[in-house]
Amino acid sequence: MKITNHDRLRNALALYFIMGSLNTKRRPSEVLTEAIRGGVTCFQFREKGRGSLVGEEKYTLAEELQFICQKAEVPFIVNDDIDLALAINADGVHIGQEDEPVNLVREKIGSKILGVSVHNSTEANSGLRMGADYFGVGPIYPTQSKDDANQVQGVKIIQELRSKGFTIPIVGIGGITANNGGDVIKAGADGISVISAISLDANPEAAAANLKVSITNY
Ligand code: 3NM
Repeated sequence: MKITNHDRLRNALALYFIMGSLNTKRRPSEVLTEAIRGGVTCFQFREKGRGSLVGEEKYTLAEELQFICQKAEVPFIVNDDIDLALAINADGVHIGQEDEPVNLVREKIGSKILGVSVHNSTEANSGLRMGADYFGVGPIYPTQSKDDANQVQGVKIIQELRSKGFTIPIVGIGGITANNGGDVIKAGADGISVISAISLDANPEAAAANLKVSITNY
């Protein structure tokens, strides 16, 4: 699914689910299918951490999840692995500050969606200059899903970026649940991105639907 315009991207980022094989004890394909049924609008394949899949197995899982997204017209974004994203023609990539420089990634992926994790206005300025399409900002709340997460920032980091004039689509990340999702949107985010609130829930469909309610009625 090709998204070239920022407003369409903003809508697509509303409920952004992120998962790799380590984030669930179930089959990732089932979890993703149910999550999409519950209202997920964007998906990121994030195969990271000790024991994560590599090589052929990683590629195969990526294609399986991509196929599910394609059927549902949900954008499929790959975390970090630019070669994989290009090989399977993903809709986009998401990179952190430790990854390849944003401008080099932009050159490699052309018009695909480029998401960048930013933690302050300095990183936001350079991300914007170098071609980011949206920012992932966090961790908003404490998270168990990322070992090397930065210090918790609260929703004030989103308010701060908006007050400094950044109009680029922003998703909050880190510890977001149906209880606090509305606060993230109120602070100025266009969407929420979550791992465990969906991937570890016994009912991913209901979990996604509840998150959707939290960002719609707040
Ligand atoms: N990035 P959960 S926090 C992948 O702060 C990721 O940039 C973060 O998982 C950041 O929804 C995080 O389970 C983990 O808290 C989000």
